[in-house]
Amino acid sequence: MSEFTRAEVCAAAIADAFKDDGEIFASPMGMLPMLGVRLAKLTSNPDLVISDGESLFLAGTPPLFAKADVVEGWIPFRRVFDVVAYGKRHVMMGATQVDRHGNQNISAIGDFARPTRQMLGSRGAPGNTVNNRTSYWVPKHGIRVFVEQVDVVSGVGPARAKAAGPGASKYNDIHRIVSNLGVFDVHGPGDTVRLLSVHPGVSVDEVVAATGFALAVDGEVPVTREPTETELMIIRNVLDPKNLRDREVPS
Ligand code: F8G
Repeated sequence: MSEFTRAEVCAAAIADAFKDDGEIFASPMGMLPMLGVRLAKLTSNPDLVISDGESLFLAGTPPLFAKADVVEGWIPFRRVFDVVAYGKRHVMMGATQVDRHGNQNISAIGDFARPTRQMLGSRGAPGNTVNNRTSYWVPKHGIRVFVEQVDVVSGVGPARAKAAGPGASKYNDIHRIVSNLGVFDVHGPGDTVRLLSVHPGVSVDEVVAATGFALAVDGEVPVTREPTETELMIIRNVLDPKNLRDREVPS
């Protein structure tokens, strides 16, 4: 048995996506992103501003799904839109599909006029991607998620933002895609998805085979760093003592 789990590697990789942000509103959507952001706040970036995901800015860093311990402010949805427009926000969303150019879909699968699956709609994705730093979390990396072209564009990738003009491209900043297999950015040739690292125990071939487009790979691909002892202590004893993370990313 290894000394750390895949879920813990993912949490540390998500934390790293937020480590250089300074004082910014971190908006993690979903459980592993919330774990990674709180881990970053307790380690690499204490200046992160976090919320309970509903309406409260938190002064402390409580465990996943615990009640707010110390409340610092009021951030209902209508005020989130002010922060989205102002731009001091880094959001990590989910992605039903991500394509070669870093466009994301959380809206529908199939022809938009008659989708085979209706998902939750594009929600905040268009506004987020033209105003805020945006990352994505994909818990099950596979060819059904990483597709040549998304069926509906919810989150706008850099090539599409540039084609739409400066109103869309000026603040477009797709920072990281973290999956259960590796870490990616969108700085491959022609603003395409590029492999930055493979998680411990995962090969580059495995990632390429699980990706439904020609993934940009530059030379030797490093291994995603292992979580530190301090991080493991925080994840296991402070933030996620019930080990919810393993349900999302089984080892
Ligand atoms: C598929 C695929 C696939 C799934 N290809 N089929 C099938 C083919 C699957 C199932 C069926 C369902 C700022 C801001 C906002 C706010 C602010 C403003 C946001 C106020 C808040 C409100 C608002 C957006 C935040 C997210 C979305 C996160 C996800 C996933 C999921 C999927 C994990 C929940 N590739 N995939 N299928 N939101 N979502 O076989 O078929 O489809 O599949 O930022 O909102 O308005 O603005 O779970 O789907 O980040 O990560 O969607 O939806 O339950 O059950 O897997 O089984 O039914 O036959 P899911 P799933 P079947 S920011």
